[in-house]
Amino acid sequence: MDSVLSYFLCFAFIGARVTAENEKICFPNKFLFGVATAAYQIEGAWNVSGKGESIWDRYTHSHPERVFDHHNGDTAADSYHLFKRDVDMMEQLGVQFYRFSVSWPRILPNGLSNEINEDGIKYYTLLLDELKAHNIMPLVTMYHWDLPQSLQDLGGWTNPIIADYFVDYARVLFEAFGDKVDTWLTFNEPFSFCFDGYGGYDAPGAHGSGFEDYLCGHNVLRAHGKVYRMYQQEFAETQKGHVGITLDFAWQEPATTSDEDQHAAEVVRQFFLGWFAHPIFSETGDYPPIMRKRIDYISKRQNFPRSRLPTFTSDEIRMIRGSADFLGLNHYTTYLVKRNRNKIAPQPSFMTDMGGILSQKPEWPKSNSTWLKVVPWGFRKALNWVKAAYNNPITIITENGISLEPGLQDSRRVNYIDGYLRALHNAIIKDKCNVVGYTYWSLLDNFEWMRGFSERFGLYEVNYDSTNKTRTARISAGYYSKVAQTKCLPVSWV
Ligand code: PNW
Repeated sequence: MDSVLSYFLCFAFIGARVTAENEKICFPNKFLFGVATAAYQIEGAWNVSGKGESIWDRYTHSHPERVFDHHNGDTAADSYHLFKRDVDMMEQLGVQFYRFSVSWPRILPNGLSNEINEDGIKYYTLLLDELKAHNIMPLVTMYHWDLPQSLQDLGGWTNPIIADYFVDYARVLFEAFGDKVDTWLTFNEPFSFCFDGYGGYDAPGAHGSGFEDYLCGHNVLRAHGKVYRMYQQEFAETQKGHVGITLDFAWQEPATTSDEDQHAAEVVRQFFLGWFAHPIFSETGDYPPIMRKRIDYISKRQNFPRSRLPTFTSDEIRMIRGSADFLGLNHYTTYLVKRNRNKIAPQPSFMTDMGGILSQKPEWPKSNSTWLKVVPWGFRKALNWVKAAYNNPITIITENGISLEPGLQDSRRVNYIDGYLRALHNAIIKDKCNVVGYTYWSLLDNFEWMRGFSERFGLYEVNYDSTNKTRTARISAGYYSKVAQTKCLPVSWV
């Protein structure tokens, strides 16, 4: 059976067309190219056909002023109705796989599995059938940030019970789609939705930094481990699929060569990636020791009777350790890290716990997102760090991309992709990093969370003013189709 990961698992470097200087840059034959989206960002149809309310519905409706352009995902790119057009675009691109996410409240309107929305099941079944008809493999994310509001009313990811509800939801997905999908991602970027959602101003906007973000992370890790084990017990034998998780990792480069900045950068990597990767991918499991040590110590100094970072039981450590068949990695940009020499503030804060001050070089080329600067060499360093830290795990780049202003002439996007793919090629061929696939974010423009429609990542432009949300290929779509179809970087591209 076709699957994203079964291709990956028989991946071998014999397929690699190794290049000398000035020769064509080609990826191994088995290497796969795809595109990604997420349910809330493209589907629209927020309250039709039985879908329940998500935290992003509630948040954008009750706080439109917090979204940069006051828009929301009510209609977005309307992929709920236009998914066939989306699949046509993928066919034009010639990509081998499509990474999309399932909306939990579209499947389970109140979050719980006692009530299944058959129209939701039907929608994803039609999408999966359409992909199959076009020979495009699915890579499915179970959770890309759109929690059912009813579960948020119980505390969302800060309530330990949610791990069991997530298992119930995952079981519904395996039962409904497991014959069509065999490569799954439990979560997209737990760092982002715990840090920004529970520690900051993304939905649900809890802004409990240094506290709720850690509770969220703890329960996400428990939920992930439980789903992995449940799949092994109940589905692996018949469905023969693979379950992984997507983590985000911007490269953290020391701002100077001083020992303290080198150390600070390493601590930041552990807080950003290690928080989720160490419990799952390291040999010892559990939180990174430096994270445990710093948060325990600072909590004590702040007069807390116990650490703000929760503790796993030894059974949980074992359950979570090794609970992924592969790593999904999202990488966009690079930061510089300096040691934070300020005194410990009395109130909890993730940034204080982490102890680094992040910046970016003004001369790094910009995107349309303040946080995203173009630094391809950081990609290669990030991949090498992952290789060394976690025994070179099978890795799929599940997102990489750039936002620009609207317009079809996006040569800067072509340059971004080209630069990052060169870095990736070096990481694979020269450094032997075990990366087996690359996903461009995004297939089409979409609702960019708190930035609304103002930041555009698409290979296809979406005209939000048109009634049928017209999609038009950008220059970069032509470039990426060459890459996806030849698995080589075009020698010249204008
Ligand atoms: C990702 N960073 O988020 C998300 O998975 C997507 O939903 C989103 O549209 C996309 O990137 C573009 O923003 C990230 O600060 C947000 O390094 C921020 C960072 C990385 C990823």
